[in-house]
Amino acid sequence: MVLTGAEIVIRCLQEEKVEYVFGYPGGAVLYIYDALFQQEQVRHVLVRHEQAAVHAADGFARSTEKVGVALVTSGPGATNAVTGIATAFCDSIPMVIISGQVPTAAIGQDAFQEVDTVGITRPCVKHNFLVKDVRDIAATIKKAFYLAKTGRPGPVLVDIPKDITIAKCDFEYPKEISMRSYSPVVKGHQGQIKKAVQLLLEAKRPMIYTGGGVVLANAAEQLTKLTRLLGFPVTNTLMGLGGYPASDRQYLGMPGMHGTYEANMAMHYSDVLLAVGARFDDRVIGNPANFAEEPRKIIHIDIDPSSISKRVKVDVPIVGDLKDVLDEMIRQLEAAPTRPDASNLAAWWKQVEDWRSRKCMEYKNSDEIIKPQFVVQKLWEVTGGDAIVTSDVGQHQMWASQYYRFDKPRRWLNSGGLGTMGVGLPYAMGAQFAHPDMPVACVTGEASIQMCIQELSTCKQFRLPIKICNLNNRYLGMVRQWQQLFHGGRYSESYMDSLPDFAKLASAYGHVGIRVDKPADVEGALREAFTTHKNDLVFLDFQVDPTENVYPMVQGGKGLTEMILSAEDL
Ligand SMILES: Cc1ncc(C[n+]2csc(CCOP(=O)(O)OP(=O)(O)O)c2C)c(N)n1
Repeated sequence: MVLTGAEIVIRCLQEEKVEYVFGYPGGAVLYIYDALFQQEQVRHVLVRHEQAAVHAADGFARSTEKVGVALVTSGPGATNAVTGIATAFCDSIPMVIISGQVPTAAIGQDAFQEVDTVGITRPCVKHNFLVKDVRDIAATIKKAFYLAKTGRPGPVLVDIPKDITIAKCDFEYPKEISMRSYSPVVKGHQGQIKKAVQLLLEAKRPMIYTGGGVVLANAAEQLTKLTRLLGFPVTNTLMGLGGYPASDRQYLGMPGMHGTYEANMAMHYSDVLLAVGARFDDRVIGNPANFAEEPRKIIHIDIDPSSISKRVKVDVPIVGDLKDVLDEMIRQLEAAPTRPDASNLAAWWKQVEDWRSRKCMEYKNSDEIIKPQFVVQKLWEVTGGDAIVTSDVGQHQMWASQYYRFDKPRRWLNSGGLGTMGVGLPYAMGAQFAHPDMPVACVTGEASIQMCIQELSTCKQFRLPIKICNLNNRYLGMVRQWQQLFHGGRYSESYMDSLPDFAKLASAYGHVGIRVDKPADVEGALREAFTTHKNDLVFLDFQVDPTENVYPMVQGGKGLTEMILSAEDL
């Protein structure tokens, strides 16, 4: 069948069973939008800014097992998309971004709305393509989806010049594609798995440290089974929350900069550390020199060989799909004639419980002023722990991750790697499109929400009943915290003067806005939002304590054993 390039693009998306494309039109993609208009299978979500298109597609992908798709025009459309692409790249999110480009003959001529999109995005995509022949569109898009979701996932960009979308050729979607230089390992090495199992069985102070890889690989079930079989303590990083049920006794909370005392101590003093889909990020292990002071054997399972021994030297590397490797480990453990030594394990648990008894997450609540931690605790209670929660970046992000207990994967969406303020609302949009019947809450700050606030308009258009919980402390809180602790209290440009009345702003967009000033009103306002206004977008503007800090804390450059547990430790 002979089709135009634009029609082929849409046919490819149909073949990939794409439900939603998040995008924004412009000159270079007009033919693609025309083809989109003439069919019903692939639905388009018109956002108000290309950054939000990519974040929303990213949020869709994070909350499902699917590839997120965004469509933007050339020049400013593409440059606006870059933050979204880099955000997805840093967290290994499977995405395909289609960008329009000026006509082939105009490339390099400083044409109107021309930028070198492939060049600009090269360092922040898993791969990118510039299509120069209409006959290459189908195979390129097929490759893009394949690359995005296999191996270590990531965003793939396909740049298509306008003339290529007008040209015609025969369409056939390739059933398979082969890429000689790309064949991710799936099966873990049997010998290495055997070595790992042996180490685990002999461990005296074992610890399981898991990251976003568990969520991305849909391996939460396997991880839970393995952890229970072994009876070891376990921690999920910021990106891995929900990979193991947070309400379980074996779970020690999150590790790292704002992690729990018990998780960090157990990481540090373990003699065998099993790292699963985690990358020893600086926000997790602190200073690598301090981390290396205690001798321990490290087993590291990851799909990406280049992540292994990158930041910390490991003893037993296992490259492979987590599901596959964990299944094999479970099989070998079940067949093993021995079990981890019970008395050693009991002694280790006694030590861990001792650390846990410091109750590092306790905070002083107040009857007068709303504590941000209290809002998140109430959000957890009111939603029965069953909402999809997105956040932006800052103190509120940390409080959301600390006080909302995630028992299931793909319920917590945040920008862990790039730390991009502005993702919260578009992530919530993507998640709400993917799960129309689930409660979706966006925990944000008054600075972050303003980075993509225009999306309140998109939410109105598509009737998205998102609940925004703005922890409004009138400060760039996380910046203020660092200035207070490490810059002598010189609050350089961290105060937000002239804030809008968010409740009124929300209602100007056609939503429900509620301002909450007193602790006694927090729960009632949340219940009203999730029940009376179940089907509305509600913007809850909580006036929280502007002086509250996030604890516990490991300062940048310090080790996990040098934690500040509360303001009294300063
Ligand atoms: C796009 C972007 N710009 C700057 C920063 C640096 N930054 C990190 S947290 C933060 C303050 C966030 O303030 P707010 O959203 O009000 O949250 P709070 O920390 O007060 O909870 C800033 C400016 C960032 N992470 N992302």
